[in-house]
Amino acid sequence: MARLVIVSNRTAAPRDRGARAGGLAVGLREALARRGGLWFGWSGDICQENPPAPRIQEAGNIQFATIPLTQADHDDFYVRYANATLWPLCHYRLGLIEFSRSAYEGYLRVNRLFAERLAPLLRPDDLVWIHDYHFFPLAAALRALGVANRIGFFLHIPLPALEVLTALPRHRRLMSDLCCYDLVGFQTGDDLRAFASYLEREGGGTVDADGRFRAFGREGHAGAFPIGIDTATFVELAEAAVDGPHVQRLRESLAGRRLVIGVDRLDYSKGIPQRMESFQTLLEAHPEHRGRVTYMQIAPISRGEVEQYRALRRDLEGWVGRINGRFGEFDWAPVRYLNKAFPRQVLAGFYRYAAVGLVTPLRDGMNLVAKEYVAAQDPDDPGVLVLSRFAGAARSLPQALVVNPFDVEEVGDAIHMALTMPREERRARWNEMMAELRGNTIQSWCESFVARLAAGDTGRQAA
Ligand code: GDG
Repeated sequence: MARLVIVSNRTAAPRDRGARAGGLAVGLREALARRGGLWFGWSGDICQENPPAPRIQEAGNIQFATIPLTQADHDDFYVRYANATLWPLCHYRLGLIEFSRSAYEGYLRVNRLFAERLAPLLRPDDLVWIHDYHFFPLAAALRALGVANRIGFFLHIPLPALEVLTALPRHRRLMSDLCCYDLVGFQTGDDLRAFASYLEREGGGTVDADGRFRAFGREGHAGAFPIGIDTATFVELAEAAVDGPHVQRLRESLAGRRLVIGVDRLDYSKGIPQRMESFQTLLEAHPEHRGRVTYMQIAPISRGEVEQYRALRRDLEGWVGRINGRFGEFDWAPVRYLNKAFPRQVLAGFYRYAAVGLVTPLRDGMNLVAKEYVAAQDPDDPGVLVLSRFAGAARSLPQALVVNPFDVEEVGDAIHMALTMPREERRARWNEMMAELRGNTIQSWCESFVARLAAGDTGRQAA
């Protein structure tokens, strides 16, 4: 079996600063452990000058190879191009894009640097799997160095529709670089269709029914690979946590009130201000819930170096103050707002205790919180998921209460419906969602992508 090489901006290397042991990391780690493999990425450190050779750490049959970045490279590549250009573009927020040629040059420069540091570590039959919007050009940079391995790419965030994508200066270069991959994976059929329509209209290309694409003089395969979670482990975590000390403290603090929960990185794509407003409309339109329901929003700070994220934080502080000031009582604060992260098992217990999971992003590639909330529920008395139609997860979980997050009154009504839904209906909806989550896990996602990449019918550079 060929060795697997994974590239992502951050790895799950044991000693790296800021590396997170989330569900995705667990899934990728398992895939690597099964075949043996290498995981390459940024170490999280800043260096003074041109980065040295990668630092190698071993954990079982997995090797982690990480490099630091200079401050200028980190700012141009990560802060300015990846997170202040591509991220808003792919989440349909054209007004937030800060494009500059120097940031794009920095993005290309760091992709070349990654290719130069990775290439010497590759063996001829390795399968290379590259993750996310930080690395659209990485296959092209590796090919330029003569790397002939099969290389796949998975985009965790949406690929926007043609009209939005073409607003990006130099979009043709970015997309023709993407076509250097042998296999390009997206979260949903919608993203795949956006890719096809771009190639047809802008790349003079074609995409067949089986996903084979030809464009910009290149050839490869594309497909939808909706990402899942480690369902069985999440069920166990939630069962174990529900009687643990954190859930007990939460239960006592709520004093019999029902809990509505939101868990998101503090990111403008997640629609948290709109969600606050929706909760406000619930309290306005359905006063019977006043004093009886608490909304807890967990929102660990993310990308605090990008101005748009700092502005979001200020906005949310205003929302929390207004709602609590207007509706709060001396013994009840309607909104609890927490800028910190909790361990996975604590989160799992909170999800299970919550009567309603609010997952209302304005755009999201998939959204794993939606899946985790469902997996954590008590089968006898499950809570209700209120889910944005603009999350990729809505495609596979249509039994949720699917809402338009821009329509705050609709979302307020959906929260009311969730809080008053009969147990039979909750069970019926939950059973169907759970069957989906048991069938499509993070493990099966990894396997299907790697099998397709290995299959050898994914095409290569056209002659
Ligand atoms: C990108 C795409 C796509 C959150 N707070 C805490 C915590 N989390 C964990 C959640 C979940 C993960 O972080 C967030 O995943 P999401 O999918 O919701 O969102 P993004 O971070 O934006 O991820 C997204 C995903 O990639 C995978 O392809 O679904 O669309 O944007 O697992 O549980 N974990 C812990 N404490 C927290 O406080 N431990």
